[in-house]
Amino acid sequence: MLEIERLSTTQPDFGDRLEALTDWHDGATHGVEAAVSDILTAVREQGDAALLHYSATLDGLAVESVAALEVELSRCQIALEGLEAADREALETAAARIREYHLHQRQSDWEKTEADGTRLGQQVRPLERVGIYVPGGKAAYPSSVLMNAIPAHVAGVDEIVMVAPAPGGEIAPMVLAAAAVAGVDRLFLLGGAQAVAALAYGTETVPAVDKIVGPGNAYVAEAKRRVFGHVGIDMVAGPSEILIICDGQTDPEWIAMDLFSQAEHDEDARALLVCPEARYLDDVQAAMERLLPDMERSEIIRASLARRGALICVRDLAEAAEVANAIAPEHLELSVVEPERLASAIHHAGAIFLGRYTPEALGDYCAGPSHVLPTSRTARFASPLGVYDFCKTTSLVYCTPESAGVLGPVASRLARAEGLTAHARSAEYRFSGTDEGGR
Ligand code: HSO
Ligand code: ZN
Repeated sequence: MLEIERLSTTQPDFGDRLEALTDWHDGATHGVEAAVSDILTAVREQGDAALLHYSATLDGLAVESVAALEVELSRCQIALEGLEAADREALETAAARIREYHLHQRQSDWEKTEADGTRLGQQVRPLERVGIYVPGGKAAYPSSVLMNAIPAHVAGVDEIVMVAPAPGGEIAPMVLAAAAVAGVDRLFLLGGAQAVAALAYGTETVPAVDKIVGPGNAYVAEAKRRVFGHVGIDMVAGPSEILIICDGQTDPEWIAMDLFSQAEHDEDARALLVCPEARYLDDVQAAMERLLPDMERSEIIRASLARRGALICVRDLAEAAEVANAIAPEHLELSVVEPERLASAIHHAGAIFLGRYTPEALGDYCAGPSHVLPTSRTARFASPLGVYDFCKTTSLVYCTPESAGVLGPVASRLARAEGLTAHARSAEYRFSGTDEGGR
């Protein structure tokens, strides 16, 4: 028997039950906080020596120097050439599509001239050096290398430094190959909070970066949170989520498998189906029971559905959209007859997959947008990882003598109201030509 919660918006306690299901506390535990704090301090103070210590004790990777943890790019190229032709082609096709999508996100400089002659504008510049954390172990995803590195590359980042844990020195050839395809510049076999610390502070061998992106475990998440401010970070990612709105007309097995596709990530992943037809929810549940025994990761799927899955009955699709907005899911599938209409009612979602032929899995690998998306309701205020995460803008202001005469008195007046006379006089020089600051 498959265990999954059944909810209906007609239940008087629906709101509370939904909240209990979606409340995801991702704050680090005290044990994690203390361990990460020690690691950050050690790497900051002792550099390479601390990295060697943690690699040996935490990753079972004992080497003489941190230089030995750097992977030559030629090894990535060899890994790429060693792939089966179909694997290489899939990787390259995905990369080309991701690159093409992100080209549309590039921002341009702009400039305008005001009526008074002041020229105002904005110039966009890429970050110089970024770090990309690629998790190993249970979640060694070559697709994540592409989804993090390609937007950075398109932004024009000078140097992309990737770190990936390699317990015992093992790293998947497909991950190395993806690094070659995505244009990674340097790669270190480092993981955990120590890798984040090395990227944030720099060591004798690992260069300090300006921003660190990419998902990781609780230690990595906590380390990113702690170094934020010293460097930029993308987000603190939580477990994967999918919410599917279906009108009851899609093959129930398709929907069952779409729910499994996120549930198989880990026990904390969240898979929800919202539909106005109670009978259809029964059909999907029956399909899940049929399909689950054959899934390779059936135990993870079973645990995740029991802990965080739900089949939710709503009155109509408008109410389904309200539920989706309240949950602000990372991924939202609209498996309905008029998906574009329904999409216009959605305000909070990391990515929307429209129509019955758009399973979220296509987005995970090759549709084009990055699969690094806001989780845990952060889609209320956050966006997918994109080219804009690897750029920053600088404001431009250029006054003429005439326009300084227009702006100066305004600035002067406001500066004096704030009691900042140096500001006022600095502005006044430009319109009076003399220091009349005593006025
Ligand atoms: N769905 C994950 C990304 C991923 N899926 C990688 C497969 N590989 C992000 O939520
Ligand atoms: Zn996925």
